[in-house]
Amino acid sequence: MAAEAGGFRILHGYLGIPAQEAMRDAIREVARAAPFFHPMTPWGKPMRVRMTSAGRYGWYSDRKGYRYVRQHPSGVAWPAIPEAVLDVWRALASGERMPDCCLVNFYDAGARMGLHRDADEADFGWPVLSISLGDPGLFRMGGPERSDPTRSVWLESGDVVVMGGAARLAYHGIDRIRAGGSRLLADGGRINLTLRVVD
Ligand code: MD3
Ligand code: FE
Repeated sequence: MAAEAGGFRILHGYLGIPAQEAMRDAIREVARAAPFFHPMTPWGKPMRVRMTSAGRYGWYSDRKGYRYVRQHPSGVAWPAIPEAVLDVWRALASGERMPDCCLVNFYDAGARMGLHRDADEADFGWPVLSISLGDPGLFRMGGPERSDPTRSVWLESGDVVVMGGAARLAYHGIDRIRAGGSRLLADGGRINLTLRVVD
C-alpha cells in the first residue's frame, strides 16, 4: 500500500515477515562486525539512539560535528551493505547508482530523534530510503523550514519510506517508540535503516 504525503512516499507493509526476518539477521551480522555506539552530539551529549553503518561511508558525530567517515570508531572498515537491503534500493530508488551508506539506528523504548534535516550529503538529487524493523515509531515529517507544519505517522515493521524531490530536505524526526508493538526483535526496540548517496 503506497501513500503520498507532502513528497514523502510511504509504503506500508512493503516487506513481508520472512523478508523482515532475513533483513534483521543481516543487520545482526553488520552489528557484529561494527558494533552499535552512541554518537556524541557536537554539544557534548551522547545521542539516545544507538548507531552503526554499512557501506563505503558511515555516519558519525562528535565535538567536531556531523560527518561521514570511512571507518567505525574501532578502526575497522564498515561492513558491506547487505544484498537484501540493496534490492529494496534498486526496486524503489535507483538502479543506476547504489547508496554509499546504510545508517543503522537502534531505538530502545525511551529513545527519540529530534526534528532535523539530513544535509551532510553532496547531492540532494538522490533520494534517501528508509526501512523500519521491529517496534513501531511515531515519525514526524514537516517541510523545508523548521517552523513548517508537521504531520505524524506510525512507521511499523516492514514499512519503507522514500524521500525524494521536495521531501529530501524536509525536517523530520521520531517522537516515540511503541514498546511491545512487534515480535521481530526478541528484546524489543526499533531498527531503522537509511540508505544514502554521500558523494
Ligand atoms: C526525510 N532516521 O537517520 S527515517 C536519520 O526512523 C533519520 O530512524 C529516522 O531521520 C529513523 O536521519 C527517520 C525516515 C527519514 C530518513 C531520512 C530522511 C526521513 C527523511 C531524509 C530526508 C527527508
Ligand atoms: Fe534524518
